Amino acid sequence: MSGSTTSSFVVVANRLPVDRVSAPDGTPKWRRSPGGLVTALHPVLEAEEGTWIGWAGDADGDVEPFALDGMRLHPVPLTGDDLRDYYEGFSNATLWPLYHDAVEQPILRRSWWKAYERVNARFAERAAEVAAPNAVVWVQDYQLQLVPAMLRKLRPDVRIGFFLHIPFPPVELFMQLPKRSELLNGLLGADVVGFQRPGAAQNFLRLTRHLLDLRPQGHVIDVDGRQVRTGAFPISIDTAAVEATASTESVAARAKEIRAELGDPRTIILGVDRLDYTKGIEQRLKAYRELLAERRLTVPEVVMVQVATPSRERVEHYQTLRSAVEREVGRINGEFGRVGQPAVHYLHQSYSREELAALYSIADVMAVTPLRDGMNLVAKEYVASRIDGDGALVLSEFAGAAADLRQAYGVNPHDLDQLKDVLMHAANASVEDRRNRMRAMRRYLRGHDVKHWARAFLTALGVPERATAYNSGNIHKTST
Ligand code: GDG
Repeated sequence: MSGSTTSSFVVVANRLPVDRVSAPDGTPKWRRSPGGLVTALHPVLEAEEGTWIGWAGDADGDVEPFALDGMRLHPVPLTGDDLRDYYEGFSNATLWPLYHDAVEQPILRRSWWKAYERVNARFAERAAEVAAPNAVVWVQDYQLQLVPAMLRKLRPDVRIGFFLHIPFPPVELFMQLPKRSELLNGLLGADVVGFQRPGAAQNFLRLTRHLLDLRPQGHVIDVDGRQVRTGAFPISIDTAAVEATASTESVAARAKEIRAELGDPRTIILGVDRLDYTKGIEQRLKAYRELLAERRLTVPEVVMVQVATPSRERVEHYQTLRSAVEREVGRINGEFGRVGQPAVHYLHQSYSREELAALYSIADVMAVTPLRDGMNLVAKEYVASRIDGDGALVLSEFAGAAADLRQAYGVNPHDLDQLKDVLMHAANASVEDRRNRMRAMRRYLRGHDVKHWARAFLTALGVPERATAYNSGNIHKTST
């Protein structure tokens, strides 16, 4: 790595893509986290000696910049107050519920906004320091919506992209935000504002008209003589890597073991989600309980496994959700379980990629039923993991992934009767039907992986040469 302290390619995200782990001798070291985003961006970061700016995950810890796997990592410190007000407050108790169709009531506190502004300014200043002249800076997600405009003010020479990983709400909902114009103007500092779905880009275009009186032409908005483009760039997974994990002998052995431990049931229904109220876990459990009560499903022929990874545990909405989910699990097992044979295995824990791959590979029915979701990578991971070509994916219409995985068993999770019927339909589907659907979805994911996503976004940003870091040669046209 050269001694230059600036980079021509900079990623700005709330979190750095690393975890702190202990070496065998006890000394702390960093390890790349397994997320899809870093997989997508690593090739271009490595080729350009790129920098990733983000929080290192330790409150109040001041960590010096360091290099890992060919990337430069610049930690942004967050204090306990920042975490409470910027992250847990404005990002996760105001924006998150509002952007997900207000499936929970957004909480509004004026002090949180100040923290959001202050932390966004810190990220923008750091990006302005490390970006080389005419660099490309790619800002990620809802925690950093003010960064594009703040950075443009500091560094008018750089090219700025912004990608939103979660849904972008309709005008009527966005208008509830007390700081709506500030947020919209923040995003408009970018050259390209990318969303998961075309509908989100449409909501954004409508808002610029409604709120700021701008006059977009197609997907282009003229802002002070500058052109801002918007469009859909549906994110995906590292399909080949997920397939490779699922193909290992150790995963196959573990899958067999888990199936046996579950009592070798006829049907395993699986859910894997962050424990979040947008994921529809409560509704899914309720549907399952009613199916058991009506004896359309019976234990031990069927068993459900629900992995609910701990998430945002200090935010009140999440504490309430956890209690509700655990009450429902207790009720189901109380009514329908037997000694040594629970009806639902509830796992409030984090697992390794390999363990998840083993679970995916034995799930006869994978239930991905969010009330609203930007994309949902679990659905795509399940499909990519089914190297045997079997398995039934039940997928909510309200997940961005539904538009990509069209052959899934689609469902409206707000309609409990329909949810029950679709779960039964998937559980009883013929092998032929399951295989036909799975084949089509697997083919789609081979062409549309996460590198395809990064390449499409960088091309729209007008820097297709950055996309040459992806040498798979698998170029597909992206919808806008
Ligand atoms: C946001 C948007 C959008 C889960 N449990 C464990 C674990 N996971 C991994 C999954 C998957 C990821 O976490 C979850 O991704 P999702 O896409 O399903 O959901 P969000 O976290 O809400 O992500 C979403 C995404 O951003 C990307 O743009 O798709 O719509 O909400 O990869 O496998 N991974 C490990 N152990 C676990 O226990 N290792």
